[in-house]
Amino acid sequence: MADDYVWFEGLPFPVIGYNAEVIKEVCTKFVIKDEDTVMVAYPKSGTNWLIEILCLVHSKGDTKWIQSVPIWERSPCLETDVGYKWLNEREGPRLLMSHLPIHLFPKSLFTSKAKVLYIMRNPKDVLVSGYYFWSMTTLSKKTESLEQYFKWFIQGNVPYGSWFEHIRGWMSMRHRENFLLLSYEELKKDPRSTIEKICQFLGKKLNPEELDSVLTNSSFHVMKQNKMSNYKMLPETLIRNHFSLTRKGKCSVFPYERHVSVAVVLPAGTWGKLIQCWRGGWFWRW
Ligand code: PPS
Repeated sequence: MADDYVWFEGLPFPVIGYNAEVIKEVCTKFVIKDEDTVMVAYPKSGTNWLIEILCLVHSKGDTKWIQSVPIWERSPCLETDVGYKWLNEREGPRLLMSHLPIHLFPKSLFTSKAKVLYIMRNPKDVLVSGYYFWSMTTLSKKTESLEQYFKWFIQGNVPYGSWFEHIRGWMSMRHRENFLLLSYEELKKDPRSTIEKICQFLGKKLNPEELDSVLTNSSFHVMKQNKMSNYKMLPETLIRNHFSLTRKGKCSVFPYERHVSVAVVLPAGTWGKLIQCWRGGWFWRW
């Protein structure tokens, strides 16, 4: 069991690219600057889609950056060994991403004016996406079946722990001015309006042609073809089977406009809650 993950503070992390000492340093020492833009998500919630959008917004629709630099270098993952190193070396405003739950996030975030974008996705699709992702890579403990992975997911015995706790924790930030809550489902349903909302939040003004380019070049089909974004450049040692990050890119349930699963507001840890989401869809409104 202990070899299946890297453990830090009772939370499981992937075994490759992570180190408990580095994660500890990230949590206790990393300084978020006011000018940083931080993207946070539970794994498999649309993190890379959001990164692609932000990179395109940043370059006003110009595709040079997204076609020449791997996505993990454009927006490094804070808690990985290499991401932490790159971010510490980077000067000026930084784009960074993290899957950390709020209680482990560097405390400097909470006093900074950095813009934070949190993207969530319905737990059923997160679960299925995670099942394929972790099965196809060597980053984490291999699952034998979807049923087994389902059990682990409910128990929080998957990389980054409980989806329920992650969402519940970060939800506490939702009334802050520098926090934008997004969902995979709203991005899928109305990408143009959602991208406009992101631009407004970031204070970026794009003309209609620039916005069109962001929309087109962050679409599922274009991202699937972009080797800098589809993870096809991952070293073979990390890949178990034929692998692409851009697997299906679909929503199995469409939400209300502003929503969170009822699972989030109930105590986590039982089967019933996920089954409720599964059967009833993604149905909580605030
Ligand atoms: S990771 O590895 O945790 O950072 O994965 P993450 O990027 O959060 O999520 C991967 C899922 O996002 C889908 N994806 C997209 N959907 C729609 N449009 C675009 N452009 C897009 N890019 C990535 C990707 O296909 C994964 O979902 P599944 O359901 O597995 O297809």
